[in-house]
Amino acid sequence: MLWFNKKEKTQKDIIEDVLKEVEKEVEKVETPETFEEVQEKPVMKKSFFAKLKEGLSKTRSAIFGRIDSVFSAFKTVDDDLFEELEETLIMADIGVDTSVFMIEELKKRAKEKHITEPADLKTELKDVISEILSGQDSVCHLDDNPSVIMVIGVNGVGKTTSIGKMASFYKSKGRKVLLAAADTFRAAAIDQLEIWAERAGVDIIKHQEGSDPSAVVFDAIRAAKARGADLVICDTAGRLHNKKNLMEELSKTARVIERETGKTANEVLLVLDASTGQNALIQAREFKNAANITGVVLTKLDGTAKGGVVVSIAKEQNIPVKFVGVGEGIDDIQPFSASDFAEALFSEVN
Ligand SMILES: Nc1nc2c(ncn2[C@@H]2O[C@H](COP(=O)(O)OP(=O)(O)O)[C@@H](O)[C@H]2O)c(=O)[nH]1
Ligand SMILES: [Mg+2]
Repeated sequence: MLWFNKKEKTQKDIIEDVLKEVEKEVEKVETPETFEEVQEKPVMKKSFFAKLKEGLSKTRSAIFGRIDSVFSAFKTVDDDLFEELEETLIMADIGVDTSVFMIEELKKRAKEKHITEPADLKTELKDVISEILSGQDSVCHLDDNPSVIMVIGVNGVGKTTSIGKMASFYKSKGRKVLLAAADTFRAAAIDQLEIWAERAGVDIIKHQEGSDPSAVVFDAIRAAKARGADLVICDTAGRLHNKKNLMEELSKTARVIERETGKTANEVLLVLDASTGQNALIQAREFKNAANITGVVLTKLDGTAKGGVVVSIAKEQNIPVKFVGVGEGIDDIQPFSASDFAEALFSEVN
């Protein structure tokens, strides 16, 4: 009967083990420290900077991974190094013109400061990038009249999502926000904005699918005045700069804003998807020619290696980046900070 005793013992052991585990769990729940820890967990959210840093990790390795190998392949600063560096910057989605500018700037600094060590040149490179990014007016200029932010861009770049996040951001800053569902092209677009309005806890003005977008904006501004809202954020249909009727519709909306508020929109933000790299730069160029863009919202910086495009948007198009998006959550947006961005980009880099 040895097998039976053994089995019985084992079962008993198992039961005892389970009981011990249960006791431990009960203790955990009842111990005040553990309880507090559990309570604190949701509060210990990752900071935006941590998210930015994490989001930029692929961009960081795309830019600096290759650059590091260029620097370590050369013993001294010479023309060959500059040539290879230029090629590397272009490959990292910094764009041709900006890369050429950066190399010229680096050559000038190397000469002035008598730099011969590749490592010292790297420090200069960081400075050049930081200077390009910080030479921009990245603040959104709002007043109380109410303020109007128009959000434009091609389909799928993240307009509606960014509006939801911005609504929540400005609400947390004490503004009374109202959303205008002026993307009347598809019913689903109106529904999507409505979900975001609910999430952010702000009001929304919407019409039927297919209705005149400028009429929605008109109603939204009137409603904002009546309800004491001080910020109207307008969603728009995804458009291309070369779609004549869509661009005309935008001017019509601009006229409504001017008539109703006595000023042009406080901000006309072009949303660009960072993961499209140089394509985002082309969109910036084209939209700038067709509309009075005041700034860029650069989305999807999380998980792309093409974040270097931010440098060329700032340098070549001279359009300030005003917000950056690093995820699909409501808190995954922040006003652009050149210093935070540069720091996140250069972190873990010597
Ligand atoms: N990972 C990531 N996804 C985003 C971000 N912003 C938007 N998206 C996603 O991009 C897709 C298109 O967004 P949407 O707001 O509908 O774009 P719209 O057509 O320009 O309005 C959605 O699946 C969003 O969740 C971001 O910053 N990061
Ligand atoms: Mg949309």
